[in-house]
Amino acid sequence: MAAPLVGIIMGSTSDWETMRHAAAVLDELDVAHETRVVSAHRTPDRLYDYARGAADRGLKVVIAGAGGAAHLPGMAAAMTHLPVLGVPVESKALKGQDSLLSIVQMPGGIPVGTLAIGKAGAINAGLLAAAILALSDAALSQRLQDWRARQTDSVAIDPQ
Ligand code: RP5
Repeated sequence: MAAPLVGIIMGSTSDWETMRHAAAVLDELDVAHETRVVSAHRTPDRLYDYARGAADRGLKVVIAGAGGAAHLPGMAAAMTHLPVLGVPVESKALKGQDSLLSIVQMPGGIPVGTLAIGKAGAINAGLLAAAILALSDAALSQRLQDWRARQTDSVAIDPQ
């Protein structure tokens, strides 16, 4: 199996239902990736080790999803120079608005590319990670363009 280029991390196993959509897109595009539960609050040492070691292990992009007080993407971004894409997971109490604001309002100097709340954000994080990698991978660029063309072709013109 190819070494993973994208690391998909999430704060809890309960985030998988959302984050699996990022993994699915990367599967469709044949982008090697790994998935891990890494909680900023419950497993801070695991987060430190993951983020500090990510670049040396060959990862190129990190996708981080979390809900509620969603500190995972920002803390990961603080500890790696790799691009970090943040996915706000929909929380029960506040429908993910808490997650979104926790992820998007980063201080200048430590960017997190923040996506939409929930499934759409996870899908788009996968696509953005692929687009970043495609800048230096012509075959992946073609697969991504083909994926988008198939999506366009699949949109019905008749709503009924
Ligand atoms: C966050 O708390 C996780 O990212 C998850 O979205 C949320 C709830 O976690 P669980 O209580 O379901 O494990 O850290």
